[in-house]
Amino acid sequence: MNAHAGATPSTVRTTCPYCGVGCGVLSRPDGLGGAEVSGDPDHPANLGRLCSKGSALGETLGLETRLLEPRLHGANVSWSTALDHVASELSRIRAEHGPDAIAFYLSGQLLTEDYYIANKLMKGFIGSANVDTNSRLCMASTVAGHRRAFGADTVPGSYEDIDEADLIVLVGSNAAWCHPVLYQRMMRAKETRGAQIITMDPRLTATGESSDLHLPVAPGMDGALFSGLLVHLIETGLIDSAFIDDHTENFNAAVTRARQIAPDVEATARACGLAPEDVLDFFRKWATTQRVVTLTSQGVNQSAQGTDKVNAIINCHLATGRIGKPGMGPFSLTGQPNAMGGREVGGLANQLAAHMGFSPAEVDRVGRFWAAPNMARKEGLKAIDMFDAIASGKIKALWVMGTNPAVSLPRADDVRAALGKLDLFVVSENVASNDTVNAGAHVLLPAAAWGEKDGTVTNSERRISRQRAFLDLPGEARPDWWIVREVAIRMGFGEAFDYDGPAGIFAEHAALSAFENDTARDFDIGGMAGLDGRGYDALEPTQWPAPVGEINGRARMFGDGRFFTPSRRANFIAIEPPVLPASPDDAHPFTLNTGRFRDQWHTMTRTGLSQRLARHRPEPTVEIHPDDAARMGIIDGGLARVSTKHGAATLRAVVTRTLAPGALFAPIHWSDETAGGARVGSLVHSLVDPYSGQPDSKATPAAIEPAVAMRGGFIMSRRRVALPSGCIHAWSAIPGGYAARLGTDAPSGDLLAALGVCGDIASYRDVARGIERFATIGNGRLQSVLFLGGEVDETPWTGLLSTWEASTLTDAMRAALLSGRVDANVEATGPLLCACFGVPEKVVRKTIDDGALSVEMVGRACRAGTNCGSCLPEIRKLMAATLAPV
Ligand SMILES: Nc1nc2c(c(=O)[nH]1)N[C@H]1C(S)=C(S)[C@@H](COP(=O)(O)OP(=O)(O)OC[C@H]3O[C@@H](n4cnc5c(=O)[nH]c(N)nc54)[C@H](O)[C@@H]3O)O[C@H]1N2
Ligand SMILES: Nc1nc2c(c(=O)[nH]1)N[C@H]1C(S)=C(S)[C@@H](COP(=O)(O)OP(=O)(O)OC[C@H]3O[C@@H](n4cnc5c(=O)[nH]c(N)nc54)[C@H](O)[C@@H]3O)O[C@H]1N2
Ligand code: SF4
Ligand SMILES: [Mo]
Repeated sequence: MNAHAGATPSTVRTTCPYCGVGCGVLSRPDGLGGAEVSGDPDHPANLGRLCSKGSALGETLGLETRLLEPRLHGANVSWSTALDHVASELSRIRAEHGPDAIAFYLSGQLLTEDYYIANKLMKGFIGSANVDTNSRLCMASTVAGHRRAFGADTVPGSYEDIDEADLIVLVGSNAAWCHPVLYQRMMRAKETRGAQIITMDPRLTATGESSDLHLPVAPGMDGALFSGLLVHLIETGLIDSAFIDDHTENFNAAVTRARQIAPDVEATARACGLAPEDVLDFFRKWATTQRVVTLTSQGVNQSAQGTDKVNAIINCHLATGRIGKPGMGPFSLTGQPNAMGGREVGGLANQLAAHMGFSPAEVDRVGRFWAAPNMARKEGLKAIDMFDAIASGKIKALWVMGTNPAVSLPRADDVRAALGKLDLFVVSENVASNDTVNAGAHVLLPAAAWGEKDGTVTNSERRISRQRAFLDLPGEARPDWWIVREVAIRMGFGEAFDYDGPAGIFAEHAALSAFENDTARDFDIGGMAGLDGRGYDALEPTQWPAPVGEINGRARMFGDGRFFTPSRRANFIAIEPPVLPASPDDAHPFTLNTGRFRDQWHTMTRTGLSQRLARHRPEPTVEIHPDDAARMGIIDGGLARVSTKHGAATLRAVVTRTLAPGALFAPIHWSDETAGGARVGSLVHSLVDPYSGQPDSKATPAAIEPAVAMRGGFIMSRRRVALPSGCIHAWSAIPGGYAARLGTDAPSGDLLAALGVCGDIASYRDVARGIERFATIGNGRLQSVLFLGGEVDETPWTGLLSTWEASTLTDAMRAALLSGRVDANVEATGPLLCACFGVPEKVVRKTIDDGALSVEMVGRACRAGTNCGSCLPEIRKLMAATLAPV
């Protein structure tokens, strides 16, 4: 049934569990718990392509880090014991303290069906709207901006509009790394049709490198830039007055405010820290190009003025009528695979299901549809307030599903401490250990992972696609919807939670979207409400809305100029003058920006298992401008301690001109599970946007100093183990284990104890040179390695890998092991550029030095960039640097 026509019968069509591009994946299970994955040529989002992360999915299916049994207070228990405990404690806390003492914290990585049933339980049956999601940290400003402008959370366009645009503007998006397959579509539009690409980002990223114009806008000032653009559109007469008159409201108020914020090109340039000629160049191109798509991501959303930024951009599209037509429109890139699905089911604390809110009529409507005895009547607490209420003891029970808040929320150390105060702390997880689980979870519920579960996700262009299982459920793991259903039944709500699978949940969700809708609400998939199990299994990727009679869905919204406000007109918004929420001061003179690396996904619970993905950026870093580095005594490749009012981290310094003086950039991915001293989330302030409650994660005042000299070295281990505190390291997956470069003051004895050594220990000491080397050998093979002292490069274990992988150590290997004379013919490879073919950066450099004049020639010579293409922007950058006239 799941077989894809033309493919072998065992091939399953599913969807990538990473970013919001939503690429179709073909999985061929190997019968041993693994699978080979490739892009689905028939999926409209990717037409067969996958990026480096998607291509490496097969490497992340192992069970060694998985949670495979329910646990209660640290002991393995049966499902019935765990579920009885959760249900009875939730019921007790509800009876004693009221429903608002309970909270659920969900995730854009849950499937729509999981998300729907968790919301229904909380908002209709437990009786509180304290359900929020990591989408609060991700998409909330876009949701608020859409609702202000359109009266609904509607993404107007489609990926096809990117193919057809003549100008593509990326605001606060590093799509080359974060939405790679879609970015390749943009590059094709550039190469084949001459589309221009403009990026706005305080940093010069891989995306900016391959743009026609990069505007290093000052942090937080995008609202000023687009206010200036609105003024320019009016001054040059390039607005669409008929559209404004017929289909919008509040134009004059928005224009008056824009004139105050950014009256002309010079004022705009000053506010944004840009060159006036660049600003004018951008204004002219945007104003004179009819087919323009303005794409936004976290540089817009994760901002204390995020909602205003969204509306400042939409204002310009409304003023020109460039919305709802092919090749044009504002376009929010969603982060997680099901960020959109979460919005559809009302995952946010200020939304009800099916894009409804908390007006009495809507509460009544949803309550009748669910036959809900305890409908929540008011909005619940948004993520930051929710965790503050946990810290203050107001919320006593928390159930976390599919997210790692002890790492990803701002002020992550405070969040971690707050979690320890809960009376009931439940986590539904794939992994047995992460910083949230280790923050004192009382109950751990083993959830089915990607490849084991069935359901739907919605991508950035409103396309609903099936995720399909191709592996058996391991151990006691169960799908998230099943876990929620079992708790609901035990709380006495069995009748309303009588589902026998995701198909039934989806059908109910679809029916609710159409219930008393009559075109009043954008989200209507009533056409899918009648799908039976077979129809659901066979569901082709479909864009909503898909109301009754329109089962094939709709690519574009607002083509008729009608919106979802009461007047059916779109709203212009008069935005507030942008200011940074917290300014640098003497103690914290830098501004810390945070974001993503190409080959890691969030807190690395899956990508951290892949050897290929480990090698692009093996360690967490802090980027700093050369002038600042020189002033602060920080050297490239050395360690630096970054601190804010909320926390500190010690990271490898990268000295680079890609960011401005005064700016710092650090990746969000590493945690105490995968590294030491690298919890970047603990540094970030929790100031929020006033409309969306989304935290500003991109501009925290910070200090930086060189980290005190410590002993260097490295470690290899069959498992990731916790090292003594203060030991700076980040684990990289290697064949049959993990390795990490170290910076440490800890005595070797403590490190060996942490390694949990069993077997024979071989050791070598050279006290005069400060060198100590240890290797443990058990069952004839290496179990762990600890080298301290001496020169250490980025991947110092490379020369030991063949010994590490040997199933039986030879005498020669044993003799050479501790001598430091490791495999002389294995050269350290350094960072990997092409993850697909394992091509190190230095090989690509050499290929260019040897005369390759184009990315195609590089590809022919060393294969780099010829599979998924995620590394093409970096190859182009190396070529530009190498081939530039000197
Ligand atoms: N490789 C990878 N891909 C991912 C993810 C991942 O973890 N790894 N996560 C997914 C998720 S959930 C998300 S939400 C997306 C995020 O995708 P993106 O938003 O593209 O990624 P970020 O790196 O968070 O931030 C983007 C850029 O915003 C810039 N920025 C910071 N402040 C400002 C500002 O004031 N104005 C402007 N214009 N720009 C600013 C930063 O310098 C940064 O380069 O990625 C998705 N894709
Ligand atoms: N400073 C700073 N902080 C940020 C950001 C930033 O740019 N800067 N970005 C923010 C954004 S946009 C996002 S989206 C968040 C992401 O932050 P998180 O959501 O916290 O990160 P993940 O590592 O994706 O966490 C997902 C967890 O769910 C588990 N999991 C995966 N699939 C399933 C499943 O099907 N069921 C269950 N039950 N569990 C599952 C994984 O093992 C993992 O532990 O981080 C936010 N935090
Ligand atoms: S672009 Fe990459 S991470 Fe995103 S959905 Fe496609 S394959 Fe997955
Ligand atoms: Mo996100």
